[in-house]
Amino acid sequence: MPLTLYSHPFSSYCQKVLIALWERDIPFRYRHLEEAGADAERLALWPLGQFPVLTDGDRAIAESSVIIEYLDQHRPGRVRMVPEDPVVALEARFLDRFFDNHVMTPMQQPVNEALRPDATRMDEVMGRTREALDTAYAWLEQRLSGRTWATGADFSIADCAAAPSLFYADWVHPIAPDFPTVRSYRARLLARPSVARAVDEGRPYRSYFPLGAPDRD
Ligand SMILES: N[C@@H](CCC(=O)N[C@@H](CS)C(=O)NCC(=O)O)C(=O)O
Repeated sequence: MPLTLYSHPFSSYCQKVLIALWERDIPFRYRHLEEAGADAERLALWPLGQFPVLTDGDRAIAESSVIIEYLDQHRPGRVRMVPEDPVVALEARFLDRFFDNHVMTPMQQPVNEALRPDATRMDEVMGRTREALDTAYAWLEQRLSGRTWATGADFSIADCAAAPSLFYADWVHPIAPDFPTVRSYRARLLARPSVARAVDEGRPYRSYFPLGAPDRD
């Protein structure tokens, strides 16, 4: 059955799944959420409202991490995003959760605040986000030490999550020079073809970034 991904090029969670699809060269139909009727279709498939959503025939799969695991199970190939070794797989799943919960989530708070009609709490929200991201960057500085990719030598689901989360987090609260390992990991991610493609396809939508996109990357 052909796969369809309901997706938007500027969405961080969509980029996470697109990176996994492109890493594995899996063919799929890209249903861009700005195409006529696509958003209504997506909501009918997954009424809880978030995207991306993948369909495989008449089956709809939501949640970026689950979609990536689904692809490993249902489109097996030479490369996997969840490592075969159960010990490394647990580290990959843990770091996937880390990037979503402790980088992506705090990064999104000021973005959400800026989208509110009266963004009166911005200073407070930004303060909390800076603190949370600095704690996450410091923790990652230790954890990623000596590793090329999040879990070691092989690119995994954790790197799919890391790429958009560190990409946007650095826009909201730049990774300080005190964290050279995290800075070079982000640069390595951005140089990876699947990630570079996600960044490039999101580029035309940078005006959507409510805090103002920086003139770099
Ligand atoms: N836990 C979800 C989060 C998805 C998510 O938050 N997607 C954003 C786009 S990047 C979204 O749907 N925003 C609209 C909304 O929350 O209503 C996942 O991993 O797929």
